[in-house]
Amino acid sequence: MPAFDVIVVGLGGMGSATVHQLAARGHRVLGLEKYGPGHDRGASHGGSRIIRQSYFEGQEYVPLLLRSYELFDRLATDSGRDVITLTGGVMAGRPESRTVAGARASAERWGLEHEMLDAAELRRRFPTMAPCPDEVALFEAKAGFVRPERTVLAQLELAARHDAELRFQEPMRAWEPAGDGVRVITDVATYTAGQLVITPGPWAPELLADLGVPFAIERQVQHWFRPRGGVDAWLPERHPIYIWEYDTDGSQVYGFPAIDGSAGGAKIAFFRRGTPTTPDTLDTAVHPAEIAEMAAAAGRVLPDLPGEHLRGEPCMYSTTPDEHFVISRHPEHAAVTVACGFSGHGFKFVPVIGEVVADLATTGATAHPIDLFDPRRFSGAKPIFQE
Ligand code: PYC
Repeated sequence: MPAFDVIVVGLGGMGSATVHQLAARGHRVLGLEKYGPGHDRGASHGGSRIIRQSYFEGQEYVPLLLRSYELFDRLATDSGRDVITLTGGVMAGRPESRTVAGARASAERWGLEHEMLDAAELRRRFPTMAPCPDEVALFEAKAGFVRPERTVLAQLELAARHDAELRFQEPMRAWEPAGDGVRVITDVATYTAGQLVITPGPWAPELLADLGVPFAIERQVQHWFRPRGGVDAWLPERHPIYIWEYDTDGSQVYGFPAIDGSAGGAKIAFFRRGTPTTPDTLDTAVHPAEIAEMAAAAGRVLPDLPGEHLRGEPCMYSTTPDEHFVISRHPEHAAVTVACGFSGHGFKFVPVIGEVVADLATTGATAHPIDLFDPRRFSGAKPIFQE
């Protein structure tokens, strides 16, 4: 009999959620991580991630989101850690923009609570915001932010409490089939399990080359500014998260209130303006031209935000060609389950992905709607959408 029911490789957001779910269900779990717990070398750092329901990226995501909210609340209770804060959220742009029209379509399709605000009302409610006269916004009270590092640590802590064995600074070097299961080789030992889960983050091209998904690993910079007029108007009890499609070419910025008060400033970033990288060659410096470009875009929509630039920090997106996730049993290996390609919008789903992946690894199926995430859509073997 293999030593473990499941080995999970990669203990960032998705992997830590998976070990938590599996261990809580009573499975014998080994988690392997190349770096330390809650590290900043992947895609689960930077202090905050948006959580929202009126999902412009696709209406199919909404049931998963609703479950994710429940699981974030449960995680907060079970761990005693403050992992989720609701501030309200603004999706702004022209009415026909993907951000506004897509969010509205999702809200209407699923009956989600929301309000449509014209430019004058948006400015009145949130005086930091400076919409053009033809811009509007969808406001949703249930949007807010989650804390990625705390979430990862909480999930790891709870997994350990349920007897998961978690090994850090121990990267997987190789894996191979072994009977009906797998053998996983590290520099320290060789482990056996019935199932292997690979949650590789930006290491997907390296660890899942045989999946046939053309991942683009992108460097994206997060910036923190001290607002010119001080942080009062930017505190989480007054200021919502936002995603703003500010140009007809689809350019978006997204940002947060000053979640740590005056000490930390307010974070803003471009949603999709990445440059190609790999995890091992990531340029961690933030360059003056990047700061100037961010300050200019921030100043267009939030004129007081770009005061002093406090810091910048690159992180990585693992983007698929259609920006939808990849979650599946491996098409070529029944003993392997993969969750990757979160394309810069995955963290808000972390706990529900843990639930989905635990289902797949232990039963081969899940009741959650995941057809959209089948990796075979990139091989021509299966359409992206099932009619
Ligand atoms: O998923 O809300 C999100 C998001 C915004 C920018 C990056 N991710």
